Amino acid sequence: MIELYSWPTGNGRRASIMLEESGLPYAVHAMDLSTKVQKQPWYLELAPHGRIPVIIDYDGGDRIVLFESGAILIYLAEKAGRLLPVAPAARAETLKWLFFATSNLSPLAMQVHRLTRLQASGRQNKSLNGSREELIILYRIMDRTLANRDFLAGDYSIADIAAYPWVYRHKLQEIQITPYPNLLAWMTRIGARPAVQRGMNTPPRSDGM
Ligand SMILES: N[C@@H](CCC(=O)N[C@@H](CS)C(=O)NCC(=O)O)C(=O)O
Repeated sequence: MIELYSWPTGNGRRASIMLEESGLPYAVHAMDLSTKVQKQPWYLELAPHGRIPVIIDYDGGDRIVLFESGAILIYLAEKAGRLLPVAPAARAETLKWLFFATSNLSPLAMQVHRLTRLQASGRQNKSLNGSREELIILYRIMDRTLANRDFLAGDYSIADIAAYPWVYRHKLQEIQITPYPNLLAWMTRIGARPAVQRGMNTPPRSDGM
């Protein structure tokens, strides 16, 4: 059994979608971030930066603790033998787009969310527009890539699972994605998967964001 500590945010949903896709049995521990439970000493033992998601896998007597959503995706894909190809060329393509999502897309999207919230609370900040423009450039890159393939790395993979929950929240970033038809079609394709729908709502979230 795998224990998942998470909350339905962009990074948390990567882990829950992958668990749903993998079919591996797991139990969820809801970490309501507004309560700061993620900064309590027991949790810092698991994740020293006090952030979700975390998984603990009790595998054959070992207790394997993982933080960092990208590492969790690779670990679960290898354990389940799904969504990370073994053949070198396809694996390289998948890892490239996975790291595009974890190193570029999510840090920037998180920054845009934070600055958008600050601006809404009346605090002006000069870097918001620049950060949003950079994020739009990433959306354009994805849109261009998806003109020739259905999924970021060709076949559906952990790269899509890493990117989807962040693009899903484009309204929070105050970015329209209608100008990016291939990205929109990709969103629809992924959002139609039952495992994605379950993972997006684990733990449950009522506001649809
Ligand atoms: N690089 C980490 C980032 C994790 C992260 O920033 N998680 C956010 C939610 S999306 C969080 O736990 N925020 C709460 C906090 O910083 O106190 C990953 O990919 O797992």
